[in-house]
Amino acid sequence: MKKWLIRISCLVLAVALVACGNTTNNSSSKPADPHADHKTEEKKAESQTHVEWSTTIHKPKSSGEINIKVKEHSGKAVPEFKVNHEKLLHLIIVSEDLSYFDHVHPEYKGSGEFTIQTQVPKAGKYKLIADYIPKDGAQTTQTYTFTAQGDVNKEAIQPDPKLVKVVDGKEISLQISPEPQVNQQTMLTFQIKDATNKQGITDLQPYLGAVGHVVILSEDTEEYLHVHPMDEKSTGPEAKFHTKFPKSGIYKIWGQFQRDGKVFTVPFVVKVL
Ligand SMILES: [Cu+2]
Repeated sequence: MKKWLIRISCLVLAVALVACGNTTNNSSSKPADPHADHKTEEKKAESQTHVEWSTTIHKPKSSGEINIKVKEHSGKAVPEFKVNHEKLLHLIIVSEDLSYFDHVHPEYKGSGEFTIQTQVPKAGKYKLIADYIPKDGAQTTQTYTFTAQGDVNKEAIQPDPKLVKVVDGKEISLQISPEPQVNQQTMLTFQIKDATNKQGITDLQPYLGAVGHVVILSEDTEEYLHVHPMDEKSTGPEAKFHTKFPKSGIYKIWGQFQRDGKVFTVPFVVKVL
C-alpha cells in the first residue's frame, strides 16, 4: 500500500513538474530510473498534503458514503483547490480485478472535505484514487483501499484479442502505435463510429473540457496514468492521446467520451512488452 502511494506521488509530481498547464498533458512521465528519484519525490510529496479517507460502503449493492478530507501535514484543512478539468477533485473507483471502473466528482463541502454517495457492484477490494490540486500546490494523487464484504469472485484479466468494442450504440476501436513498449512514447488513437451505420461520429461533446479522458491502470493497480488528449477541441471521430507505459505487463485502459449529454466509457486491455 505504502509503496503504491509513493509510486503514485512520484508519477504525479513528475507530471506536475513536466506537464502542468499544458493542453497536451500526459500523466505517464516518469524518470528513467524511477528508484533513483523515489526518495526525493517522497520528500516533496511529504511537504504537500494528505487525505483522511473514510467510507460507509461495507457491502456490495448497498449505498454508502465516501469521505475525503484533504489536509496539510500539520493537520490543517486545505481550504482551496484549483479547478482542474472543470472539477476540484476527481475520484476513480476500481475493483481490484479492474472489472469495475467509475470516475466521479464528489461534492465539495468546504474545509478540504469532499463527499459522495455511491455503491459498488460486488464483494472484494476497491481502490480509490483522488486527483486534486491544492490552491498553492502541485497536482496530487492519493489512494485508499476498502473492502466490500462477501464472497469474492475475481474476474481474470486478459488482453483483448481485438481492440474493437461496442458501447451504447457506438463502435470504438483503439489503435496503439507504435506497439506499446516500456518507457516508449506511444499514441492511443480512438476511432468512434455509429455501430449501426459505421459512420464516423463527429459530434462528440467536450467532457470535462476536452474531447475525452483516458485513465490507465496496470494489472496490479500500482501504475495509474491519467492521460489528456492531444487535440482537446476535436469532436471526433478520432481522439488521440500520447502516453508512455512505465513497466511491462497488462494494463487496462478506459476511454471516456460524451455525446448527446451522456458520457460513455470504453474499456480495453492491452499487453505492454
Ligand atoms: Cu474527473
